[in-house]
Amino acid sequence: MIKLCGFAVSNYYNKVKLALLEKGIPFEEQLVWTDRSPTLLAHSPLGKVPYIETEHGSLCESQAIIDYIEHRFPEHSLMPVDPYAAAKLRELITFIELHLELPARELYAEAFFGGKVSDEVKAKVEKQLGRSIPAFASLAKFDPFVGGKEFTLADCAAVVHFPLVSMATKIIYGRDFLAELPTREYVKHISERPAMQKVNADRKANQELMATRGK
Ligand SMILES: N[C@@H](CCC(=O)N[C@@H](CS)C(=O)NCC(=O)O)C(=O)O
Repeated sequence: MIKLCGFAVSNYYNKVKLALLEKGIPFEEQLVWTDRSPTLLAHSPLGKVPYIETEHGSLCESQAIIDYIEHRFPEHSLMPVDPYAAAKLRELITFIELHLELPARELYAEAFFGGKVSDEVKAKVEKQLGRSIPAFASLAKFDPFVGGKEFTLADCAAVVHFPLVSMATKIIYGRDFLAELPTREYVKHISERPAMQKVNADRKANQELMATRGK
């Protein structure tokens, strides 16, 4: 059985978890914090979560993981068969992760963890997002799913990343940079799905556990 390792506050962990739940694949979860322990680094050399354990060995990087899951368990497919349609969804995922979430991630230390981010970094991220959000908007469909009429792997990514980009930009710049896109309604709509309800409930419980750590 697939073992999903990481913690439920992590957006990348939840991307994989949502895909597993939506596909109806049985899996176990193992709580792993990003503590750079030798065990973690043996499974995920950059010390990042999520990773999965399979009977063949471990695998990290959420996109590699969900592509593996999709190929290994083709039933309840979350990707179209048509190669171009599938590639367009991967294009969306890359835009969301590489061009939206990764720049916004530079703000998390101050937005969520009581740290400080320099004005230089804030200005750089503002410029990056100023270009990449309209570019992403020209590709996204929201019809009602991010890539069109069907729920796909692109939604597993979009629904976990949008709220963080919105919250981080709102806290740091006083303005939700995604406000002009229908991401709020979109996230609300996806949150009605039973799989997403479980992801959110587990995230909240893990958030509470995180708050008590080190106390
Ligand atoms: N590209 C990675 C990103 C994963 C990632 O950034 N995970 C965060 C938690 S949300 C993490 O492990 N951070 C700890 C670290 O970077 O040391 C993926 O898609 O899995």
